[in-house]
Amino acid sequence: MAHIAVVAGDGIGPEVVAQARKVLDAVVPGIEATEYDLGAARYHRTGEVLPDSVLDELANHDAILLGAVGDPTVPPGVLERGLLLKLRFAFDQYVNLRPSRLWPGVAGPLAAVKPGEVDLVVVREGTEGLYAGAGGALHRDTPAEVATEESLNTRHGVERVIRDAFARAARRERRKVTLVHKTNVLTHAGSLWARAFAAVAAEHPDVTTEYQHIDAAAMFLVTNPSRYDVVVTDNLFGDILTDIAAAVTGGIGLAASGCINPEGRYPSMFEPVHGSAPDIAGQGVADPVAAVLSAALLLDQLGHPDAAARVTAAVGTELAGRTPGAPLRTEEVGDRLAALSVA
Ligand code: GGG
Repeated sequence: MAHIAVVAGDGIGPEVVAQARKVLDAVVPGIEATEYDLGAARYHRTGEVLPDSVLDELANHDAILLGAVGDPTVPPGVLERGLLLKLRFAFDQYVNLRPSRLWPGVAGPLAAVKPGEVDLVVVREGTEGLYAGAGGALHRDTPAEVATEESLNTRHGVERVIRDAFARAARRERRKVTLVHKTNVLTHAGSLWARAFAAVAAEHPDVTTEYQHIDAAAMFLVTNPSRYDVVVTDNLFGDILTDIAAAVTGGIGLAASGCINPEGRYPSMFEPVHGSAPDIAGQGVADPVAAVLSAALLLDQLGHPDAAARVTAAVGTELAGRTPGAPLRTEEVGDRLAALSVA
């Protein structure tokens, strides 16, 4: 039986992860889970974020379920870089998979877009780009202060994520991949992405391709999201685009993600796209749907596609039954989803 690591993390992380575990236990009883106390509380207690010994232990799991990372009492970046990005980089989770769909019953903000008309997946590069940590600062807190943040793009890293996007598109009905970048301004990285994209596209004559600048894609994602099938892009553009995609499909509370190491050499990690939302933490009002859908992606990865489909269908039923604007209780949603997943 599979053995997963659970990193509930900060803010609303523990609340939503508890519901995801409830659903996992209901649909595939017997998955072993070990909890890891990582995040702001550990940092304040020990000064450590992710000790190497814990990283080694995490490596020995089949997958990681993560809640949320980030806390206003910790300097910005300490947890995000030291925990979330360290995990993604250490476990070479180069495919950051972020599906978005407009569920029946969910009122998206765009009256012209009907449920079923948005079903896209962003394949965001997860280990390079502006998130690589390259750069530095000089003359801090002086008028001469300088800071640089460099975008790292390797042919190997870019090509492998584009390859993954095409493989996913080839398995989907519409078989279309959109490359999103800013090749007219970011000419060094843009050229690399465009050439790698063209090379991989040549191997997939059955897949339709298009290119869009990030600014145009941000606009079209709002005005005409149904035009997208698979979108492949770099780390930063993908982070921003997927929040827009979430907003046009009912909100960040429904947005799931997987940080995938496709070769299975390291554990993949599954996390809601949302952060720790400290403003509502501890109130029991966070929507656990994103965490539960992330658990469905985890089930799929662990070789339980039927169970994953049952959880996804349960979410569909739950969302179809909601009254727009009505308050929700995190635990009640988790209970309903667990019951619906085994009904
Ligand atoms: N559940 C994921 C989470 O806590 N995200 C916060 C965050 O800073 N995310 C940045 C990223 O996804 O790259």
